[in-house]
Amino acid sequence: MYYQPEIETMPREQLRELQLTRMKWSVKHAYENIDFVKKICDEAGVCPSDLNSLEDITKFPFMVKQDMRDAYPFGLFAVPMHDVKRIHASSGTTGQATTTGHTTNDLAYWGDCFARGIYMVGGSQDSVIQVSYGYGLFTGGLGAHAGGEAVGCAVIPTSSGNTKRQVQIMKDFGTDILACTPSYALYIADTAIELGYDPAKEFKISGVILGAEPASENMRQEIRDKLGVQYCDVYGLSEVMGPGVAMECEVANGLHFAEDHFYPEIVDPDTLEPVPDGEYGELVITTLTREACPLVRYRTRDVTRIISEPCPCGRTHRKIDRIVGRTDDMMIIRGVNVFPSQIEQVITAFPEVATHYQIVLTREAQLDKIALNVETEPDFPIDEIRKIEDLKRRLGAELKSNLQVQVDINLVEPKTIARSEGKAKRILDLR
Ligand code: DLL
Repeated sequence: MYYQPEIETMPREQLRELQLTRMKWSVKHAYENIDFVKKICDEAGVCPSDLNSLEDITKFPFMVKQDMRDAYPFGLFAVPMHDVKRIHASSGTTGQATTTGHTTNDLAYWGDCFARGIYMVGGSQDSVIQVSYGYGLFTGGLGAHAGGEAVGCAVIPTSSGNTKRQVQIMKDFGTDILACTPSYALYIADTAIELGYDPAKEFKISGVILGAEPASENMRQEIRDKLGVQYCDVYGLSEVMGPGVAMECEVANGLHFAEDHFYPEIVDPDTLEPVPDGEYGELVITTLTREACPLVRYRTRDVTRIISEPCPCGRTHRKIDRIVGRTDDMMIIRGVNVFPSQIEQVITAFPEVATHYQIVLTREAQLDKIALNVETEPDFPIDEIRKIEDLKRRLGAELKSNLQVQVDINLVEPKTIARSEGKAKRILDLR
């Protein structure tokens, strides 16, 4: 079942025509209404009339997060303020915050994009959706909320936090679909189990829509097993819209990109040249319908690849693979590139340790060192030196053989690493 069958299964030729029409509009709209976009296009010697095919977008200059910071707060808005109906902002933890405006149409399309994912996990207007993403300037809560309302679900706006209450509500209200970050979903599932429930058997929940951070396949499987659910990975970013830019269908092999609203490219992050479909690189997005804050070739920093083979689900929008990580989260340890999600994939294959870990980066004598704090499972005998040494050795050897880096392992007692109610903080960089 599709939420918008005529759009989600549109023949590709027709979809490309729609994209081109919208891309021409969007680039012109940005060029004519945002001084910065006009300036960088003029400097690059391109103008909207140079756009005669979708591929012509590669002639245009890129936009990056710093451009948004420099234009803070409203320098990249393309409509007058009376047309802006909502403003979201990034937390600004890594620099000046960035702001994104939304018109009435932008908000309606956003709801539609997220709603597609609700159908992908088998939801309908009969579903009860619990939104445990944070509500506020972060786009998770209100984005998922809009999706639920677009479908006509009963939306429970729990927001994040108060985890025991989340479990109680999930049980008492008969939640069908849970929307939150993967790390929070695991925390909720573990809390339910600690409270004596078996959510996979006793709760009504059948689907989760999880995103805003990477999750390894093992972690996804743990969530599926503990909650007894179908898993939909949802991708998005506040600068471009929020959650719903791409969503994972029941085939569970990639996320359908909302190609009627966004045009994806994958480029080599060093040369910025396009890479062929199927190869990993940095995702670049051009918005096609956004009115308040259109973006031309926005560099997301997220690493993924395009999966262009037709999907058995019947949706024609191309897929992106699960996000491996951000180029700025990639650790270079003695010349080897490592993403936190690769470490997670290895440690979650060990039943003796829990999916709660933190990566600590230090520098000693000009050399980068990587250490891993990871919790043991409650039934692991953490006071038996021989067993600890054996587990550390096996874990270390597996990490070395998978990632080609030496990781110092520190096994810690259960529940000593802070749990996350939103995006988990996996890296502690002490360099
Ligand atoms: O995280 C929007 C969102 C909310 C997406 C809820 C999904 C669910 P930002 O706070 O601007 O917006 O962070 C965007 O989060 O560039 C990625 O690095 C990361 N991210 C988002 N979704 C995924 C995902 C929201 N499914 C940044 N897998 C993005 C991996 C993700 N990383």
